Amino acid sequence: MSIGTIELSAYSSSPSGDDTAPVRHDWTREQIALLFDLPFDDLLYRAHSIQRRYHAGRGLQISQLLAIKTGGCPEDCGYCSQSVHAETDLKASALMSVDAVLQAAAQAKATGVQRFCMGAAWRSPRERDLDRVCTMVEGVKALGLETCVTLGMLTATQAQRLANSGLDYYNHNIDTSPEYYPSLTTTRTLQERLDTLEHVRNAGLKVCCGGIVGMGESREDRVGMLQTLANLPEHPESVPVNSLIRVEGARLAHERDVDVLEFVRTISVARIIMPISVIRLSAGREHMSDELQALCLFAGAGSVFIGEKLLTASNPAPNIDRELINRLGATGQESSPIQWVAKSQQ
Ligand code: SAM
Ligand code: DTB
Ligand code: SF4
Repeated sequence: MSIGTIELSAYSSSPSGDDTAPVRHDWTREQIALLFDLPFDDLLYRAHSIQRRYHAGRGLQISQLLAIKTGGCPEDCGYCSQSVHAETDLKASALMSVDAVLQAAAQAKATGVQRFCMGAAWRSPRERDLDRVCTMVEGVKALGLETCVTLGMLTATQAQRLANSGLDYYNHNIDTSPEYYPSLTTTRTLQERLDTLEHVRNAGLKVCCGGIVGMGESREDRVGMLQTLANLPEHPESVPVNSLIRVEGARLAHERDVDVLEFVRTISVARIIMPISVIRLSAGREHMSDELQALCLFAGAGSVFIGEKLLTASNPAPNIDRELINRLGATGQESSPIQWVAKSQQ
């Protein structure tokens, strides 16, 4: 075998080694399962090769979340603290004022964050709430930040209104495989989720769509989740891979940990089958070691959420994160390296 052939198969996005169509939408479960089954080193090598090939020099994409409307959500997602069905002491709050959101966004901007993501615990937004969210989007954009919102299900018209306000990304996760979905949420179907994603795409917005690992799902479900994502008509620009944060009072409060190497495998396979997408090492970093996070970034994650809080759950302290980012030398052109370096040297 010539070196050329070896290199080609090492970079290949398909298990057969054929790299003629790196962005594919026809992944079979068997092909994805074969990737999951690879020896860990081989999988990591393939994933990292894709990362080098398609994302070299990008640096870490840094986003920050803000819960603009917390709790009281009528949906029954078993993992979520914000559902009315969860027995948590989280208080439902009203939609924040535009001024308060812009103040938080300005603070985020000052620390070098690139994208500001606003999340509301709604099944779907009401029209007058959407008016306010559109004003928030306009204001956050004017600060020079990228914008993302996650507001639940949207109609085509609502997606278009958000696009008209200048929104960059809409986050709407499929969370798991089609088979496992009904055991997580019974108040909506996966098809309703996919319909919203279609409206978001048709409105010209960028899509942020991923899922959660560690909810009691099987390997086959992780395969099914990634297949659903990769076989969307267009790959999501952003793919958050969350590790379940166990919330006391939520239905999935006592799920068992997934092997951390299985989590890295999930990131690696996502990297390989959606080579252009930015994979986000999303919720759950607080309980991950530095080494595990470094491995996830090596396997192809190119984005994280920074900030003390995610939506309701805690995240690593920002100074610890800055230090880790600097220790890894993970800053790049897109991630305001001067800010991050300056902070860590104080
Ligand atoms: N209500 C909107 C929705 O469901 O799309 C927006 C907010 S919801 C909190 C956004 C995503 O956060 C969920 O789809 C889920 O993937 C993730 N998420 C929620 N709770 C989580 C938890 N405890 N651990 C990990 N990820 C979680
Ligand atoms: C995503 O996939 N993860 C983020 C964002 N999209 C909205 C949310 C994580 C939520 C973690 C639990 C919490 O903070 O309540
Ligand atoms: Fe509501 Fe979203 Fe939480 Fe589900 S994940 S309960 S839709 S806030």
